Amino acid sequence: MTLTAQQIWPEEFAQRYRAAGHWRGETFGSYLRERAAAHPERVAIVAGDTRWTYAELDARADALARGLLDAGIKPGERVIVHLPNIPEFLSVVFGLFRAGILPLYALPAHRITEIEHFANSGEAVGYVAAERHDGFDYRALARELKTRVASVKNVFIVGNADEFTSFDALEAQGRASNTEPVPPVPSTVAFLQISGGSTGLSKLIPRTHDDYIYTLRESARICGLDGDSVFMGALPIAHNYPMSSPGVLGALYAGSRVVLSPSPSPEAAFPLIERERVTDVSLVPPLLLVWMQAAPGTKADLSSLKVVQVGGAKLMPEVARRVRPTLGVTLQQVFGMAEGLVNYTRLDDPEELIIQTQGRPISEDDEVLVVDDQGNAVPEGEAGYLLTRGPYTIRGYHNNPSANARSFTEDGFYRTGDIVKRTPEGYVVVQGRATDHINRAGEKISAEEIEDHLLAHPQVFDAAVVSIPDEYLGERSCAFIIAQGERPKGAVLKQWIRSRGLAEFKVPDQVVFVDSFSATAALKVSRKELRAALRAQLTAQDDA
Ligand code: J2J
Repeated sequence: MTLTAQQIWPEEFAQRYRAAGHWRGETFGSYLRERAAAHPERVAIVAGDTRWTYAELDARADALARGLLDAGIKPGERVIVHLPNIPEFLSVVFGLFRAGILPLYALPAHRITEIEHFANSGEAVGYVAAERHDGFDYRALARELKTRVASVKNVFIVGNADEFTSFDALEAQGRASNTEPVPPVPSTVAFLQISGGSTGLSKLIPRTHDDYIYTLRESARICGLDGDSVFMGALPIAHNYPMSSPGVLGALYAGSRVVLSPSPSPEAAFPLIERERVTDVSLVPPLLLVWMQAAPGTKADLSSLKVVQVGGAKLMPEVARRVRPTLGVTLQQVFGMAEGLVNYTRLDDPEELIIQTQGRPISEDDEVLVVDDQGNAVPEGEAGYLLTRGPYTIRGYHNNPSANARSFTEDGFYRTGDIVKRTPEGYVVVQGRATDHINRAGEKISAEEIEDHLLAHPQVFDAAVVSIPDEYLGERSCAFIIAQGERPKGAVLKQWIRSRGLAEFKVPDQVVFVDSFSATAALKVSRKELRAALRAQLTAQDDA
């Protein structure tokens, strides 16, 4: 028996969110059906030469829902979706939603160690991947996964499936089937998203149809999406931000067209913007810089672009200020988290608010507290820890009582780990964070997770992984190492991390050997203080 994934708000809150019209009893399956009925011939998804109308996406989702159920997967069970930006990403997740089976999203960069962890913690019964992407063969990963995690029985591969079930066969089977999926209940969990993993391994985030669709509806409205909009999925759409803020799912909710770019690089994205007359795109700050560098010299016509969203990591005001002059678009800052709360600057906000702040919450029912170490509210304008609860912020992670005890207050507020200030207008300015993760170009890396892998190397006596400010990435990762015996080469330790089956973005950017941590009184202070001291030491050296 697999453990049911749940997300439960206290009844008084649930009633309030329903009464306010936030939770409307919609499901992913039902909104796609409604859009397909309203405008069947409108193009929903474009990728390469593929163009699917809303009717086609809807029919494919139906077929996949039947096929997945016929394969023996039961409603409530979990299937890992490990796909790049291809149309099948959307047909399969809508198929899963419709069958009441829960997608568990993994990023294309994740490797066996992360996938094994997701499969175990989510008790996944299936795995969907593309044959290859970016030179990596996901069938090899699938083989390894099946030997490591017994619950994973079904593997579906887009492309050449080898010994596994091909995606086409799954869909064809579903088209011929009479199985009738039972529509899921809107208040139940629709999927599992993954946390940035600020301490240790990623946690699983159960989100319901009701709560997530509320964010899609409001995000699409706040971002100005409608039937004429063309939204580009440039970042990996498995990530919560390009998925939902407003992301590809918000765009489909609004009846917009979604254009999938295989990579966020200007080389891949710019010609597609011209060809499809893309109006909206979401980026992380380092990509924005690359786009702003490439835009003036490009032959591609980017004049269709109206809004460029930037989020996932802090955008510096100096950079923000150059967006409109360079790209001729409205900048929208987005500060969100897979656990819930999302803040946006509004499209018609005064320019200075757009440049200087990370926006304000989606909902009037988002409760935001900025508190000190004792949990007392700080005076307005002062920095403090951001706590939040509301109609789309989770009350708990999946099956993880110890993380829940740490991450939520007794009143159900989520401790975001971010340090923020609030402006008199109620806008948030991100100052930093309380937890030790590295935000590398929007990808979150847990220091602890990488330290554990480094410590497993025979020539490592101790390791501390810290974030270092980086002009291009925002932050890069630096591993401070005390060697055991002979010092290994930095490159050897980087290769070691790769060989442990981890995503490439977790490989330390820099390795620094030190004789001891004693200068920073390592024995007396916490890991957190140690990391801070090492960071200060290196930054001081760099400045000198
Ligand atoms: C500073 N830090 C930011 C910003 C996120 C929309 C947008 C982003 C995410 C996301 C998301 C930031 N300035 N503008 O899920 O729906 C950091 C904070 C935050 C953490 C969450 C969405 N935008 N951050 O990035 O779950 O530290 O979600 O707590 O990956 O990213 O990371 P994640």
